[in-house]
Amino acid sequence: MINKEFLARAEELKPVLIEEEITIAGSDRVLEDGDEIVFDFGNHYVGYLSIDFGTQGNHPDAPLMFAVQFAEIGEELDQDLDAYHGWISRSWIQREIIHADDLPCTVKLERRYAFRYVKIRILSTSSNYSVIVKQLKACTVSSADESSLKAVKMSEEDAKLDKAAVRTLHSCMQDVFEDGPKRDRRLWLGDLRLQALANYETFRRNDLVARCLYLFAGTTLEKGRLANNLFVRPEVECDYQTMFDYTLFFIDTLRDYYRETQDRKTLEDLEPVCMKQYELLSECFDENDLIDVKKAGNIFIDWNFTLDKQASGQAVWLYAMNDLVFIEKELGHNTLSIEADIGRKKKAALSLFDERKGLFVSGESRQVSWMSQVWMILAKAVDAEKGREILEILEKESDAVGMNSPYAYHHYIQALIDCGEKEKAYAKMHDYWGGMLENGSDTFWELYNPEDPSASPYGGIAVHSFCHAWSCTPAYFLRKYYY
Ligand code: RAM
Repeated sequence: MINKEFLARAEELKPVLIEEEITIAGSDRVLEDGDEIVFDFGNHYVGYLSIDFGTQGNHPDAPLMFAVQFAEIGEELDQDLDAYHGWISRSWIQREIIHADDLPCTVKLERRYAFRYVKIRILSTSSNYSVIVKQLKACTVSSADESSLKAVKMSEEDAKLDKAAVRTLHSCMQDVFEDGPKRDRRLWLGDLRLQALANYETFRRNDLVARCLYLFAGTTLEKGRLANNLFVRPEVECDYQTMFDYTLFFIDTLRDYYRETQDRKTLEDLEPVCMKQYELLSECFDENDLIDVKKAGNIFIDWNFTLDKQASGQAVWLYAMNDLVFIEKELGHNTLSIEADIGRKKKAALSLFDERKGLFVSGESRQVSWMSQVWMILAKAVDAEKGREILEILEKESDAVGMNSPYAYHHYIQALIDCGEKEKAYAKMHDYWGGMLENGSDTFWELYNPEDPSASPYGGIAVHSFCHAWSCTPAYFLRKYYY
């Protein structure tokens, strides 16, 4: 379903991208067929590359054919790209094969790339000439304005984490909040929610948050259900997929946006969208007010195929409904029936608490996982003291299903903070996100497993995004809670 007014509003809020030219020197090395050379831009950038080629020898009598590979981190350069046969499209791999006919020349690549490193491999010249790369230039783009970045004086260690988080956000801020400038280069609701939080503490491009909310509200699925992601090019169109938790996060993102901006017009415009999701998702519960995971469909929570999502799904619903009550009250609406519904579903959530274990369990297998506990705490199904106790017991539960993504870790850190465990949250945040920096990255990744940094649910890291929106929240945590 299309809401033209909402899409028109989103269009009005479309940012003009800020461009910056970054030039680096080439090399004197004379390159022949089969030679490879790597250039380092020194930081993560998103933009359009041009390469200046010079020649040596006789006048070129055949085109230059070369391959370019872009890499966000060094490790990507060592990958055998042709060996990637995972379930995500190979077309995300950042490379090109290009012909240059009239040498010497400047070759300008049309496609936007996300990178720090550029590898050039000479595929073919001729026996009459060789080439040199004289210079590389990147025309970088972002809607994040560095001059509006809130300056905060931090310890050296914190500043490192904050810098990478801010860079991650910067690179993902395009004409929407993208999930990753390498992949999927789209607007996802779950990512938007966390980017918006980091944005409020850093670049404060609140108009971009509003734009993204209007985009989601402007193009919905059947009966007005929000999709989990959408495309903005060539036309705005939502994807056909939904996720129970991502749908609910629209409500939370709107509430956070309003708290930040007091933009009442947007709140009034978009409140019916929130109520619609509440109404549609109420069909996903059984007669005991417990979420029916089959009816709920896809629930994301983390990149983890073994995770049982009954408990965390129930908790995300409760979490979002607390926001809905806030929004409704703010607009002077009666919230009695929603609050009664919350009461029933909270009782059902508590029925998943296993007194003997001292932990929440999920699904028929009564699975214990980190995400179930974390989300129950975030949803305020238990108070802070009980939450602390749960998280302590959890640490000793070696069989508990763990966390795979920075997205899941974000929620763990937030749960620790909500329970008053600020110091522990700080240490865990440094351990986890700091590990990515030790792996030589300027930005934070889509997935990171400290025990196996190359682990991938995609069947190979060639398609991993190493600058990923949902990983940018150390900037939010540090700036909001520690400085
Ligand atoms: C990935 C996207 C995005 C995430 C979804 C669930 O493919 O990159 O970040 O929100 O999955």
